[in-house]
Amino acid sequence: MTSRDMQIERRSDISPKEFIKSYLGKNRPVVITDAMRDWKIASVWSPEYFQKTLGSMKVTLQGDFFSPMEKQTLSDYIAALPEYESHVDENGRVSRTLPYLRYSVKPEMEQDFGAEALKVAQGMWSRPYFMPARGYLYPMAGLFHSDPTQERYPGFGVYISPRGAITKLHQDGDLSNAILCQVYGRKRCFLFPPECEPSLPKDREFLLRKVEDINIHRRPTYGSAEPLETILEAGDILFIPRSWFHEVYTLGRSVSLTYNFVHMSEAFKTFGPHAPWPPSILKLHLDHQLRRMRNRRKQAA
Ligand SMILES: O=C(O)CCC(=O)C(=O)O
Repeated sequence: MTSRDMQIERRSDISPKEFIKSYLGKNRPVVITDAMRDWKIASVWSPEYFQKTLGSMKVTLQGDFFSPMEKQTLSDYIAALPEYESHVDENGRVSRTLPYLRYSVKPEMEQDFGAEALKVAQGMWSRPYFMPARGYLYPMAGLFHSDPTQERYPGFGVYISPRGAITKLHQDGDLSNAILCQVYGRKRCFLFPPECEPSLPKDREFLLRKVEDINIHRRPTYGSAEPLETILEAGDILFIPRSWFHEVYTLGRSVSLTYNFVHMSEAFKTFGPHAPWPPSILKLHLDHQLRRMRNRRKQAA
């Protein structure tokens, strides 16, 4: 493979029809470079913006995966970013696990940064124009119509990370696709197709990889598996198709917005172990409704 073949395709001005036909339907990743052009958050969001608007919130920070590591106020976390970044040398080597703000893994137990950020962002972003307006099987709100700016999509999160922070290799759950919107800063993303699974570390072995082995300027090596890669610049949106493994390195202090979904066009077309079969969609749907109920109860209390 040439280095060009290893790059994820970059596109602009692409209709929902083409997105469904060429990427969602084919389970192929793509970067869309012009989908944030009308989003106000693209010119407003930065770590300092959140320090000003939500600084007093207590947030749970994670490490290079999704388990909780420590709690701080958001303001203290943002103030500490330069110190965390001092643990990355000029060659890209990272000498310790850096705290990463992702979505809360226990939103029912604590104030959830993603939910608060979503409220603050009302009217400042919209469904990316290349995404279909209807036909979502998950999350399903109203009659197949979902609006990610109103609905707490599964996996919805506003992520803040210092240069050198990483998200280790993983596959998103429930056979769902992910949208990763790079609002501020830069990230390097490596995507391994589902067929690579036999060459990748089994179960959670990859979580044991030592941080000393991480260099944000190097491609991760997992046996013979070859990833596609891309550098996400501010304004880019990456489509991560279902069952693709991904590992993400923060190259420059970053704020991203991300959420997951399943669309009708892929659900009944694909068969085999990586197809979002109706039972898994039903489970997703029930989980989602339960979460909505809990959130409503929490808000009413
Ligand atoms: O941005 C990151 O660090 C990880 C993103 C990710 O894993 C996702 O959006 O599913």
